[in-house]
Amino acid sequence: MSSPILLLFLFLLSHTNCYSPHVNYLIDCGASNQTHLNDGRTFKSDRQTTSLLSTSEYIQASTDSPITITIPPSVPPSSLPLFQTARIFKDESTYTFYISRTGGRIWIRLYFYALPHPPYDLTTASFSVHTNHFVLLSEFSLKNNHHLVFKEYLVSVFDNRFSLKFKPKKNSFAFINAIEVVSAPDTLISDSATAVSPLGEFKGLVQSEYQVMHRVNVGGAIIAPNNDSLSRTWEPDDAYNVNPNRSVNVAVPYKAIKYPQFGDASLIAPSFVYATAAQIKDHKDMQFQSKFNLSWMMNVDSSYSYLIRLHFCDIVSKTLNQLVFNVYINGRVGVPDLNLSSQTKDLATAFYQDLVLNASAVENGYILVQVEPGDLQHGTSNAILNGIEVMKMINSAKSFDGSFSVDGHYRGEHSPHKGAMRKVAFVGLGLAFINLLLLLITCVGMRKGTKTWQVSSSLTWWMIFLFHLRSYSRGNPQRRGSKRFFHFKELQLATNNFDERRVIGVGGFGKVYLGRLREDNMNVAIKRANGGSGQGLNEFRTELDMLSKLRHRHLVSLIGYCDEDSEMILVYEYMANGSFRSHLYGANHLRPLSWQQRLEICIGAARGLYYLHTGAAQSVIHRDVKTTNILLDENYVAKVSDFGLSKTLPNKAYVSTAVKGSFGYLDPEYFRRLQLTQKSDVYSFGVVLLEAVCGKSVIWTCPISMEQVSLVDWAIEQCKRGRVHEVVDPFIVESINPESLKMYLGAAKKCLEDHGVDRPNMGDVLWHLECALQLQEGASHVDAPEYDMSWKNLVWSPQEGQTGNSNVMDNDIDNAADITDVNAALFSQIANLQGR
Ligand SMILES: *[C@@H]1O[C@H](CO)[C@@H](O)[C@H](O)[C@H]1NC(C)=O
Ligand SMILES: *[C@@H]1O[C@H](CO)[C@@H](O)[C@H](O)[C@H]1NC(C)=O
Ligand SMILES: *[C@@H]1O[C@H](CO)[C@@H](O)[C@H](O)[C@H]1NC(C)=O
Ligand SMILES: *[C@@H]1O[C@H](CO)[C@@H](O)[C@H](O)[C@H]1NC(C)=O
Ligand SMILES: *[C@@H]1O[C@H](CO)[C@@H](O)[C@H](O)[C@H]1NC(C)=O
Ligand SMILES: *[C@@H]1O[C@H](CO)[C@@H](O)[C@H](O)[C@H]1NC(C)=O
Ligand SMILES: CC(=O)N[C@H]1CO[C@H](CO)[C@@H](O)[C@@H]1O
Repeated sequence: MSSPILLLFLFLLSHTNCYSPHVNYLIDCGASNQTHLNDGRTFKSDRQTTSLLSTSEYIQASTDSPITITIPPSVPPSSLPLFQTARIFKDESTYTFYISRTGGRIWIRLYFYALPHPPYDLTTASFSVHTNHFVLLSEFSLKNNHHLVFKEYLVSVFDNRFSLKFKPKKNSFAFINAIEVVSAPDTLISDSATAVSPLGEFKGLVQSEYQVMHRVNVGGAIIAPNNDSLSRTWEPDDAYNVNPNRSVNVAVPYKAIKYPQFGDASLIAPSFVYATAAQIKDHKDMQFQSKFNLSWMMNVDSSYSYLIRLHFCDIVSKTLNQLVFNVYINGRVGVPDLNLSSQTKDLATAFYQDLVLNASAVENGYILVQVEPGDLQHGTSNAILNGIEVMKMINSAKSFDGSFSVDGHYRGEHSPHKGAMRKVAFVGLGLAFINLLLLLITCVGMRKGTKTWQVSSSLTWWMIFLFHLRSYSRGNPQRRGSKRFFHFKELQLATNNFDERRVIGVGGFGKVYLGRLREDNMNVAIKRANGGSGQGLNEFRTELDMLSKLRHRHLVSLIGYCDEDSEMILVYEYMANGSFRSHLYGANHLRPLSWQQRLEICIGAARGLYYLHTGAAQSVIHRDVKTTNILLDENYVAKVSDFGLSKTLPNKAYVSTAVKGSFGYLDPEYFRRLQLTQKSDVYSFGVVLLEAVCGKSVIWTCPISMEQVSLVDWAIEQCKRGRVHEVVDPFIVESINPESLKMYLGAAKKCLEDHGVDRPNMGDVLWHLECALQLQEGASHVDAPEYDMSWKNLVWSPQEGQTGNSNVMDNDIDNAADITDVNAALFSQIANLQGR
């Protein structure tokens, strides 16, 4: 077959379903007795495995108090007892395993949990884990984190002795709770795959080594090791599914699943994986809807390539040839027109597709898997996915964690990964560089001839290092794509360990802290997710995704993020003057803004929204437009923030979705019909316009009747009764130009129309606001304002033919910050170089 889809199950081997590994070391470190897990496996105790370990000293640590932490879905649920004990190593310590048959692959599974064992605080331990040839973990630390950590690798063995080295960092120590070293079938990894960028064939999977990052059973429940002949754990997909409301799970009895006849295909994935899937909700009505993608997003480390294995099984069709769909990885075509029937020749038959995504396409630190229904004349229009495996491919330093190889040499082509290198890298330009160059020459000269330093390799090491130092001092460190990855430690430093006194905002998602980045003394806003909330996780991803694609002067810009361990943190530019709301009203509201300032802020926000609706590659609906989400920088430039609820609009007028947003701002039509359109944002913006002119909250208590009053109802009522002056904030009522107000209220009124079709688009709103500003500025001095306008004859001149808008667009295009996602990464780097 010459097509890039070469995959299929080209296995040789046996016909048996169960696999008995010839290497099977299971060790419950620190345990005094062996441990039986309820998945049927038995882990040996320390005493039973002393012959495997060479160490100068080790400490057995254990805790009797049951572990109450919730088990993350990626950790085998049956493994909880393994975390009760640990071995602590103060010096380099090595487990050596005997491998009876070489040349194959083994699983290495490592379990870590910082159990309390005074005087050792395991959360402070920092150490590396190597095999004879590969770096598994480098300067690994749990960093004050009491989670259960599980790491899994699939690596080749070359000789009969296979060792696992634990190397504590200087003045620190290492620990491990449990180890598995178990052989894996050779057929698990075949040599070729489809390369995604550029699309083509990839050969050489057999030569690579893998770290399992995610293994997901789409549309089904967790699959525990007892249900997988290779003792793997398959997580449910809930945490990764980007549009859970547009997909629906399907399941068939697992006995219905067929495997290809040749080879031992059933080892690739258990039938439980293929027996459940996600498909498109309401796919039968697809002819009447727009197409869209089902999407799954998974965090990974940037600067590595990934093997992505997708599992498919047509358990949804009644007959063959019904299902053809496209597969995308990180927005790039992975498999065009995947025709499952032609691949499997049968329904309910297992099939998998291997794809390789090059590091250069993983800039933003995630992998996005999407399936999109193909264009079918006759069949139904549907797309499915049964399982996802994401495996990190080892880098050229033969490391899964950084650019230092087992022998300690730096072999990176990319940014240095770990703390020490980075600190030095910040030192600076010019002089420091020259000094180091001198130092280097002296160093090499002095060390020449000693055993530990080989001149040639140290030279290359330094050269590479200095090259990086230079490029970093010009650019900015650790930038990946357009967003920077922060280590948790950096953010702890920046916020004084998340000092409560630095909290500048609290939301459903978590707290926002004022931080100061050490290296450039820049103030930033740091939004840290509350642990454990699933919705928060979704919103975090949505926001990261949106803000990675969007860039505009009137949108708050995301500087970077941290998703280390189970932290989820976003770092934004700091908006010194807080929210628009805080300047309008409230218990301790700030100096009231003038009418002109309010107009300018509304215009800024309208520009931001107009860009969202029309300027980006795909139209985006903000869904939570309100005065608390319009932030002001030190010059009172307005920027729209908080994209946690945002949605991209598939080339169609609306998306159907559950109602989300803020009380008081919700579009009544969206509420009734559950159809989200751009006009829903326009309605919410109308409410913002009223708030800005009235200086009143969207829901307030009437001082006379003590009833809750809706600002919108109240303002419209007052205006209809000709009491416009009562509506306007007393702070500005004196200075407002009636023509400007007329124009402004006209825009607000149109935005608040009951039916979306009657509302203007953001471009029209923007045009009217700019007119209102001009009218205000033209009338430098307003005396004796008269408010004889009535609600009916407020000014609204429809912009037929978009004449007014072209102006607005030209303006925006001139603005250097207006760019769409295509150039965003490149642009932000240029912008940042200039800014430094
Ligand atoms: C280990 O097992 C033995 C007998 O099998 C038992 O007497 C002993 O109490 C056990 N020790 C621990 C620490 O559980
Ligand atoms: C897994 O195994 C258990 C018992 O061995 C069984 O009851 C269960 O149905 C299996 N299936 C899944 C999907 O967990
Ligand atoms: C999806 O629907 C459920 C229930 O209908 C709702 O609770 C949830 O908020 C919705 N999620 C999104 C992202 O719309
Ligand atoms: C699905 O996603 C791909 C890649 O991100 C994109 O090119 C395609 O237009 C999307 N399809 C729809 C219908 O949105
Ligand atoms: C799928 O493949 C089968 C067999 O090769 C073919 O008959 C069928 O037309 C294909 N379907 C589509 C929609 O291309
Ligand atoms: C990724 O791309 C780079 C440059 O094109 C290439 O050198 C490297 O081998 C690729 N890596 C993989 C795993 O394909
Ligand atoms: C009201 C308020 O906080 N104003 C501030 C806006 O930002 C500038 C620049 O940081 C400050 O000087 C103002 O005090």
